[in-house]
Amino acid sequence: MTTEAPRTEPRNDWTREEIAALFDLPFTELVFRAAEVHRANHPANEVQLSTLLSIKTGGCAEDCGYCSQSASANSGVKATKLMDVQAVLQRAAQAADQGSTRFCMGAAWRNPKDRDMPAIIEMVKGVREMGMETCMTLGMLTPQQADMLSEAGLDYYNHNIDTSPERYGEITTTRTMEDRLDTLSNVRMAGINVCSGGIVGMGETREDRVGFIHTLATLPDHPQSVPVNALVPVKGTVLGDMLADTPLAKIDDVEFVRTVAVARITMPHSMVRLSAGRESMSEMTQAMCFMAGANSIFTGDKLLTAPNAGDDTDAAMFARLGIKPMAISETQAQVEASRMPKGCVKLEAAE
Ligand code: SAM
Ligand code: DTB
Ligand code: SF4
Repeated sequence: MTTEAPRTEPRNDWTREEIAALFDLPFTELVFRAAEVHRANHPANEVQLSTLLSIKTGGCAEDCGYCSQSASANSGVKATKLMDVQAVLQRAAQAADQGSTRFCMGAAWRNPKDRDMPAIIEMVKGVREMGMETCMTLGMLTPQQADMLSEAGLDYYNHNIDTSPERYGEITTTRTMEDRLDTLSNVRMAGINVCSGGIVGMGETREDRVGFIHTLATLPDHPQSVPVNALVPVKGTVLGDMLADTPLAKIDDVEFVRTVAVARITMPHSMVRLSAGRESMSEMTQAMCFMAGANSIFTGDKLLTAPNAGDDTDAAMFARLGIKPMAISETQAQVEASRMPKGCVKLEAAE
């Protein structure tokens, strides 16, 4: 259905106070406003589908407290070598058959080594030849590596800021938020679409969620894709164990939907991805997220190492909710429209 509401121009001068005021709105008011922004800027009942594959699992040198793949975690995830190119392409073909339009390849690296780049480039080229969009998440990139990926035709690079700048050092000690922002800048400068978001439910405060959204919404360009993950608590990780000991720290569904809604309002042209954690989320909470402007998901029964909802469950949910998978042409049109205009227009936030 089309809407009469005008398209919303993105702005990157959001203040923390404005973002906090959005979070503070009565719930139905916040979701209503987010739905208005969603409908004015995106097809309201279409959701983009991406499939993840872990191309190099575990043994990671970073110590991210949420991650099963960190060498410092005791999660039982086995470390593997980088997958063979042909095996990756086979998995991409299966994903395309299932209706996925983007193939996201993830490696548990602090950063790729130069010797890894030829195989990585072959993977990007091969997936693109199948007519799918490509996404990679390989850790920190140098400007040269970003340029190589861009030349190979990489469409998206995922690199999350995860949480607020204040909380960052409590989640990961082996790198800084500045390191993360530097890679995002290298990716943006190379002309690759940026995918950056974070995790909700790591025991953070509302103020941290405000700081997290503020950091993304004040980047020079809004990320074209903003994944909002709900922490998947994995036994043997710092945060998984902390959550098991303090169940009250678990994020409530209303606060999760609020975070999605505020992301939608502050970054109106971005695709907002309802990411990890759907497997343990009710269909109604997911429906509220779609109402609040989430318009992409990961499909299949596995994320990188953690379980995901699965294609049959999602097909049934889409049928019940009347949601249609978004075509690549539509996704590309949305992304083209997301480029930040020169001299951002300031719109009023919550009164
Ligand atoms: N090593 C690369 C990196 O850190 O950018 C790529 C892989 S990493 C697993 C990708 C993202 O998945 C992380 O930035 C984090 O936001 C998310 N993630 C990892 N483990 C998670 C968990 N247990 N629950 C929710 N999200 C998680
Ligand atoms: C993102 O923000 N979420 C995805 C993707 N980017 C790479 C990864 C979620 C990982 C969930 C935990 C796991 O599978 O190990
Ligand atoms: Fe390594 Fe990425 Fe996991 Fe951090 S999130 S431990 S960088 S795989």
